[in-house]
Amino acid sequence: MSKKITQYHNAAGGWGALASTAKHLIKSENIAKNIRNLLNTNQDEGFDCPGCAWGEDDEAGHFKFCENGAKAVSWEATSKRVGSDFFASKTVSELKKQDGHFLESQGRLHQPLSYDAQTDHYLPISWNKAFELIATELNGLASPDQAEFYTSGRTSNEAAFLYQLFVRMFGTNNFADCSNMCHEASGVALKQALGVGEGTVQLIDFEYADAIFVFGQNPGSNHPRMLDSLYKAARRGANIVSFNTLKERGLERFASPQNAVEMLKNSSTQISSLYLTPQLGGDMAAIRGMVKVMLTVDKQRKAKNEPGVFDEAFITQHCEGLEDYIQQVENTSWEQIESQSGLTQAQIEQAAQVHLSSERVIFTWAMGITQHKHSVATIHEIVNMQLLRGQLGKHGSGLCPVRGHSNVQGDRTMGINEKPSMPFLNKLGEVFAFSPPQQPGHNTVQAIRAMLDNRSKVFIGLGGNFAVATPDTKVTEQALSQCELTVHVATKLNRSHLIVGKKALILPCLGRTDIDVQAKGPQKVTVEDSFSMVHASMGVVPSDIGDMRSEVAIVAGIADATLGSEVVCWQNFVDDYSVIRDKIAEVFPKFKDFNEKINHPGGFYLGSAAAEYHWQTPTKKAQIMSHSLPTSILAFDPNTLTDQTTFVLQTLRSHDQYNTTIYGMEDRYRGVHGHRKVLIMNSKDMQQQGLIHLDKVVLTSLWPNNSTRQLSGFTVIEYDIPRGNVAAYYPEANALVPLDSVGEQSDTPTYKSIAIMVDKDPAYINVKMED
Ligand SMILES: Nc1nc2c(c(=O)[nH]1)N[C@H]1C(S)=C(S)[C@@H](COP(=O)(O)OP(=O)(O)OC[C@H]3O[C@@H](n4cnc5c(=O)[nH]c(N)nc54)[C@H](O)[C@@H]3O)O[C@H]1N2
Ligand SMILES: Nc1nc2c(c(=O)[nH]1)N[C@H]1C(S)=C(S)[C@@H](COP(=O)(O)OP(=O)(O)OC[C@H]3O[C@@H](n4cnc5c(=O)[nH]c(N)nc54)[C@H](O)[C@@H]3O)O[C@H]1N2
Ligand SMILES: [Mo]
Repeated sequence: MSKKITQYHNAAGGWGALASTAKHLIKSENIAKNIRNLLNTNQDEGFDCPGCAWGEDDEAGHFKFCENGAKAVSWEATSKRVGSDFFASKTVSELKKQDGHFLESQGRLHQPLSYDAQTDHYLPISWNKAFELIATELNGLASPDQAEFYTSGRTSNEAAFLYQLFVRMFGTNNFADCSNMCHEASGVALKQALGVGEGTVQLIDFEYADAIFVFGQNPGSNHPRMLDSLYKAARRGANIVSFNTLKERGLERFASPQNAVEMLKNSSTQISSLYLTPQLGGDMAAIRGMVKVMLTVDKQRKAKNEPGVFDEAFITQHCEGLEDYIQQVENTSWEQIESQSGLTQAQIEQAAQVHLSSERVIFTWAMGITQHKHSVATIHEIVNMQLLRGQLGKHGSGLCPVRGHSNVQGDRTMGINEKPSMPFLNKLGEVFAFSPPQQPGHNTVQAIRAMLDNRSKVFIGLGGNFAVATPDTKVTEQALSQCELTVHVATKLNRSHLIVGKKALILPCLGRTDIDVQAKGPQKVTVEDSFSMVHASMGVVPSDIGDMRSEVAIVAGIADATLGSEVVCWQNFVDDYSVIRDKIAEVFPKFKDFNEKINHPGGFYLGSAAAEYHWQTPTKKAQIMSHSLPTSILAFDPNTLTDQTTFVLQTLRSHDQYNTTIYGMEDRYRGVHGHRKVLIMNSKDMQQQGLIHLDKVVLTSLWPNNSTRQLSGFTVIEYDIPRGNVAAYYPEANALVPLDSVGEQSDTPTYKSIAIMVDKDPAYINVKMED
């Protein structure tokens, strides 16, 4: 693909999305099969889309896939296979020189592979031998806490439940997972404030909201089905207010492929009625500003004997902490708010007015909020605003952290959690007659540190691409390569599989789209979406699965080899997944009659205690949490390390990727074609740095230790982004994120706020640039 930077003038969606969907179907190996797959995505009898965690409406028979869902499905459901011939022809060192796109493009893994250090090749191994190797290594550890068990968010409830059971019976809570890098801050903040870690809205609430505030999220690329909800809301007159550092086209204008008139006329619908572009990390200040405006309006109204703007009855009955918080708001100056948010008081007043004039308001957010140092405090600010206005537990209002992976929320519900609660552990121990370990385990960053210090010696990854998704690429690769054994359960080859420990295994698994037949017939699994809806997913693709096994069978195989079958008969679970679901229902009361409930079209709702005003906090009240604004959004002052101008870098997704899976080189809505090593920058900053559009630059990140983290050969592009802020794609820029740069309380890498310097790349001076 030729390299090109253009401006994208159209709306999101529309013909562009249809054309891209068609391209992905035609390009793939089996067109007919793929079309059938798409029709089965998120249908009652089909499989859950392996794309995002947005919910499904209950219009049965309706096409519920989107452009990026089409990519996810056709990527997984390919008939291409990568096996022993390929691995015999290439050493691991040679494969490491290839990029992630090449590795995954080789097709589906279909036979278990074991690393041979002498020849530097992966060789076939039998399943039994692979399980024995894992069991020997695990059982040979001085302590179960020397093993790390990672989970990515596509794993089904059934596989996740079995996995956590096995790992806890083995004796540790070392459950690093992708959530630690994703919505961890939402879970922590919501639990402190409301007693539960999930959102409070259901999909249908989007039909009643008068206003929807979208913070730090790019639904046009990452939750395209959410655009459908926003589009319908905008068309019925709801106000959508977007806070995003970048002008993301999907939040500006959308042409619905379902709307024939819009498609024929090439017209579109305006999504956001107000679009504000705060600086990176500026949302907490902006929301505080909105509350400040409301306090002023409240006083004015009350002076005229009119009703105030806060829901005082709700606050009195349900909340604690009001006085301290109001004090904090009053102590925060407009000067501070404007300088940290990068917005003017007038802009913030406009946003506050939308809230004030709306009876029902939803707040949604994603990675632009959760991947900062002060993310927990920012989410508390979001919650406070909604609590003050009584915007919880009524139709059309509430809090909606929009999750990433299609079952990341379900994995947490099933107990993939390094800090499990005591009631859960007690119940698990009671149902399976053992004593689960009680001390907290490692999260993702702690797991890397433990491997680096040789405190952990075995790494097992149930899905995902640990080496690439995590921060500080060099450091993480070092950590993994020091292990005695690394194991990856995966559908496709990725770089993590090439960062081998002394011994290494790749175990090929079935994906969502594949038919999964076990002793008792074809099996379904279940997943939970962002709205706490649990539903079944059943593969439909009759693929040539070779020697692949389901995740459930792989987990059970490892468990059986490691622990034996005296206490738990693991094979019973594999034969019939409804037996696992019966056990899930025994451990979690919310899953009572689980097997019956999943027969209900659309699944069932787990409920939200917070939306029903059952505050599961220590004092049984909702907590209005007070924090002062951070003095800086960074953990240190970069000026103490350099005299040069520094920038704050965010790392984000293009339109043509799924996390570390790069489908292609098109970031259509941002007009970036054929490039991924780009740096998005404000034209004035470029001028100040002596840079012109398409110059090549070196990025050096700053952190108060001596290591140098640097990437070269990035192409700088002029873009509408606040001054002082820059952006680059994830995962290319991960090498710049220091392992120790994490969110307060969440330990999430600060992927959206990294201090960097930008210099002309000396290797390219006097070289003419292509466009
Ligand atoms: N097609 C596709 N779908 C996906 C994924 C994918 O990679 N591809 N990934 C899945 C996963 S795991 C996740 S977690 C979600 C991620 O979904 P998003 O959160 O939408 O993902 P990002 O690309 O990280 O986008 C962050 C957005 O926040 C903005 N932003 C960054 N920092 C700030 C800030 O400080 N303030 C404000 N107001 N805005 C900010 C950025 O400009 C960008 O628009 O998507 C899921 N769905
Ligand atoms: N710089 C930066 N880094 C980030 C982020 C960021 O915004 N910026 N975002 C973070 C976020 S939000 C997340 S969620 C993480 C994601 O981190 P991960 O979840 O670890 O990464 P993915 O890229 O989603 O994993 C892709 C791999 O999963 C495997 N896979 C796909 N489907 C299946 C399946 O059904 N079963 C199994 N067993 N394997 C499967 C394939 O082998 C594929 O190569 O990355 C984080 N890293
Ligand atoms: Mo995520």
